[in-house]
Amino acid sequence: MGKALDGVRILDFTHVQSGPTCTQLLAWLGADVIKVERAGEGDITRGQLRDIPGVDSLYFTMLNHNKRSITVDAKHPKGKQVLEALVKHCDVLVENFAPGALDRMGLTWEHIQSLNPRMIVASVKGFGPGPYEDCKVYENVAQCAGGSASTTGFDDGPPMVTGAQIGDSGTGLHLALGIVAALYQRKTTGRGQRVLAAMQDGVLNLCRVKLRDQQRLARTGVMEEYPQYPNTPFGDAVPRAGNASGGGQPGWILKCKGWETDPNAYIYFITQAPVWKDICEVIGRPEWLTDPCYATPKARLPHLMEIFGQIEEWTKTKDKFEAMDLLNKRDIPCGPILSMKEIAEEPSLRATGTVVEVDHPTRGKYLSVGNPIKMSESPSDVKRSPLLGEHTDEVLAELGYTQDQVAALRADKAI
Ligand code: CAO
Repeated sequence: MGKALDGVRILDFTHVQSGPTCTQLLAWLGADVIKVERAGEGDITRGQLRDIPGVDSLYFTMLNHNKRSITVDAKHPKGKQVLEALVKHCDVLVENFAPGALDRMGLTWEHIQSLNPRMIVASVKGFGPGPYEDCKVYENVAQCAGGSASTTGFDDGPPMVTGAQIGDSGTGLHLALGIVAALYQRKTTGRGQRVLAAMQDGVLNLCRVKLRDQQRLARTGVMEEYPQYPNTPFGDAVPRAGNASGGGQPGWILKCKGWETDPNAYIYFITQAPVWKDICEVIGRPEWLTDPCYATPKARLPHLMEIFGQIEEWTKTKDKFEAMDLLNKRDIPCGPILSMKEIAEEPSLRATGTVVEVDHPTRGKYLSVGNPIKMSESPSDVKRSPLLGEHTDEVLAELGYTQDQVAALRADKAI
């Protein structure tokens, strides 16, 4: 069976996490992704956080599946010629260098357009145009500048970053959507365009509900579903909401049996209004159904922390999976706090290809996250990441270079 992006060629000039996430997604959807790296070192993540000496790190392998790797020195005159041949050969150039780096290589938008007017040039940058546009940015900088850190954590603690890589992987995902849309538009216009996903913007997009709350707070001065209500006064900015749920259905993380020794013996419990009767019955509090302080969602808001405390007395008597089974039977929304170990061992995630075992020539077998987007006519098979320069000869042959020319480029250290 063919793939959704069969025939699309990507000049992958990305490194670290944000850009590689984007091009890996495109590769899983069927695009031919040619990753350009510097000879000798390659993407810096090949050597970062290594668990096996001399072997590509999991950081690299888990972000660069289904790609081909070619080494080119972009600053060598003959390397530049190879890059120009690739620009003519490909549909999309994806990059996430520091601002200005692509121009310094001579690959300005105007030059790329003169070589290939159909080319789409897609970039991740830390910030969009404005005071910080020239800054280099990593994940947590974006989380801080995009509104995530100020709204994450507990009210009595400092701002907090989250483990989900919303700045890097989140922005890569945004960029991939922009590229696919630009490819679609090109069908009618015949022209390429520039696509920019700034990490601050991507994080803010994922924090949309907090900007919603900022405006609610400005208007009403209070947010009744936040844990601060009714005892702690609100300031003029959205406070950190601990584990409160972002939506209209109050939730919190509660201890389960074994919490004293297991840091993940917890469950997320949502007091969804339509199942309030079931909640009262399950935890043995039938009197709440008629007590005016608990009977309606509005009446419950000032007592939420106390209510969760009472529910926790029940959850502490069950392990998180037992609690999950009992609650699910009654359609009470809840979720166990799963450790990475539990996720890695979960058979259903293996069955769907969301967690995959991949074999690598120097690393051996390792686990990775497969494509989270499942398409019935374009299933993804996860292929191992390329070794540095593994496909240099193959790609140069496709560009029309003879073996002698490739040998000469190698002797010149242009590839
Ligand atoms: N041949 C020759 N030179 C190459 C090359 C190649 N194949 N590949 C890269 N280079 C050069 C670049 O041209 C650049 O040189 P100049 O500084 O002389 O222009 C140089 O390598 C370094 O690029 P960089 O500045 O992007 O790399 P860095 O490690 O200093 O910074 C990062 C890394 C991530 C902070 C920066 O790239 C950045 O801000 N990117 C945009 C935001 C982003 O994606 N952040 C997410 C990072 S985690 O996913």
